[in-house]
Amino acid sequence: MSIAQIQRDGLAGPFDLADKSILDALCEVGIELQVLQRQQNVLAELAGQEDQQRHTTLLNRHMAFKPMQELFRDANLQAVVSEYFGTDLLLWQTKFFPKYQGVGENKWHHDRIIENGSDPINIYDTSNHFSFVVALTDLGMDDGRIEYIKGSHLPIDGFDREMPRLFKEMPEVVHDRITPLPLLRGEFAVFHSALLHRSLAFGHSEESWRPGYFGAPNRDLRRDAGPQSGRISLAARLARKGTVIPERFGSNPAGAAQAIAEPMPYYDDIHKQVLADKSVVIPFN
Ligand SMILES: O=C(O)CCC(=O)C(=O)O
Ligand SMILES: [Fe+2]
Repeated sequence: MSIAQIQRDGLAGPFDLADKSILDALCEVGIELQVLQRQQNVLAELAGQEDQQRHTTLLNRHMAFKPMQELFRDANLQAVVSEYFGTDLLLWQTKFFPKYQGVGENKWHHDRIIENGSDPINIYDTSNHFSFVVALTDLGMDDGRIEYIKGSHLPIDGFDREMPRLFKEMPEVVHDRITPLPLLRGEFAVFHSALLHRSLAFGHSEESWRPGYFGAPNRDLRRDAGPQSGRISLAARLARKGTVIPERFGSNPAGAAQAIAEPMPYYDDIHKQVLADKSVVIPFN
């Protein structure tokens, strides 16, 4: 791997974590959050409150769970991020991606969700927004395979990036750049946040793959499968220090830093919850 490679491809990896002993603890956090979220969604549905479905429980929980912070201090992760992106970065968002039977695609998207405060996204600025993704289990070709468009952090002749952040049909002009990113447990990759990527449905068959293939979710299969039986990744987003992170992107949706899971706040004192700081933005290096 080299600086030249990430400048050309937009992504570098796989790399190995220096310390894989925390992977079990990280999986447990992600899976238990997912189990709880499923239960809450089932209960909301049984109560006739479909509009109360939540899909954010797995976002920004790193203030509550120490193994997540330990992961960010991993010697190899720190070395790779510093080498490629510099040493004055904030970590402002994390997200677990559990996938198991019946869980469908994550559409094509980029992770450059914010710019600076409310500034419009400056998609081809490669100086300030970065991502990494860590395989907490094997993320094989059939385990909700991650794919990316090589070089899509830079302008590509004939490819118009005026599109919603998430979309389904990738224009043909870049089909030959679609590149799979299988990772083994304990491996990670780093990339420019503007790089286009997606992940396929869990357990999709290779024969059905085509450039526009995603794999639809299947509610019945999903209901009968447990998150423990699938794969799980943890993605994180970094920005250059000084970037203004809008509160709704850089905070724990469950509430204050210590909140474990919504909608049950684990507090004796309800005022503590209301008053405490919800921000999850921390120095990364
Ligand atoms: O692991 C996945 O399925 C999605 C990963 C992703 O979108 C990301 O790393 O930003
Ligand atoms: Fe992503």
